[in-house]
Amino acid sequence: MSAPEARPLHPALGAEVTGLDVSRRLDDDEIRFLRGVFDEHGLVLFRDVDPDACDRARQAYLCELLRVADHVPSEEEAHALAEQQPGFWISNKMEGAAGPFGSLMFHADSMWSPYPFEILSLIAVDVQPPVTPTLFASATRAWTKLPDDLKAKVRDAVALNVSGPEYLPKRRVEAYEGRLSQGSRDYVPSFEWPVVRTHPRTGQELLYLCQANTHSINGLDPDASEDLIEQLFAVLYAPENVLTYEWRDGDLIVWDNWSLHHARPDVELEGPARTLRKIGLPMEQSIREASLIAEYHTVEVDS
Ligand SMILES: O=C(O)CCC(=O)C(=O)O
Ligand SMILES: [Fe+2]
Repeated sequence: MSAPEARPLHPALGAEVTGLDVSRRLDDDEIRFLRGVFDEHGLVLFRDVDPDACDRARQAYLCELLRVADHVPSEEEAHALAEQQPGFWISNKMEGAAGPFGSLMFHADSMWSPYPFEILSLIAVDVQPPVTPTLFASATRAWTKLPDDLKAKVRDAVALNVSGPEYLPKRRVEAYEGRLSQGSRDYVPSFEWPVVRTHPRTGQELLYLCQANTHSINGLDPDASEDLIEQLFAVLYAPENVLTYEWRDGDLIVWDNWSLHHARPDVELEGPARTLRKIGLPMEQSIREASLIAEYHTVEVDS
């Protein structure tokens, strides 16, 4: 293969990497290169990847390699990580898959938990046109773009994060144009996080609140909280801060669930196949339990 290269996908985030065979273990130079690209862009894309050659264990290897700055997972570790999530799929066609229909507001996976995923990866196994894209927004870039007075307002703020649209302020759900779904769980997990956090690998500050999970900012009345949240979302989800990615079969994306949020427009159960194999790390026992979803239903908004 030719030497590895990275080509930015968008000014705010993301890079396509060529010249790396992700179906095998990488050597030290390749690892150094890939980690540098990942920490700079927050998302790496590989095209034309064979999902059988780059199997779930190889996908987990790449995620763990990029998640932990100074550790290269062994083959045994990669297999053990993959075995924690053998049935993790995003699909409108596979029985038991996550996110089978509906649109998803911008979120970082499991922000409602004390142990959110740090790294996520999807590989397109079967996507038929017209393709519903995935949108990615940069929470690190958003922080740098906030006006100083807004930075000062949220610097010490803490927010409550919930697990889905059903539990969000009505005002936000009503303003959203799209069909939302909610997973039914036995209980409603929630967690409070500071609104400004420091990325553990890059040391960059980032906005840690999102459209789909952040219920409110502590200490403010509901309208003041939502007003402030809307000002932050205006920067976070501004078009210049968002990459819209249209999947093709064999696309493999690994992204940083600290520094990026993701979303998608509507997917229909009866629509074209959209099946993506997923890895999310680290997978703590608590996330596994809280993620158990019996079924998804449409969120009704009373008007
Ligand atoms: O279906 C998509 O585009 C994104 C699904 C998602 O939210 C995820 O994989 O975490
Ligand atoms: Fe997600």
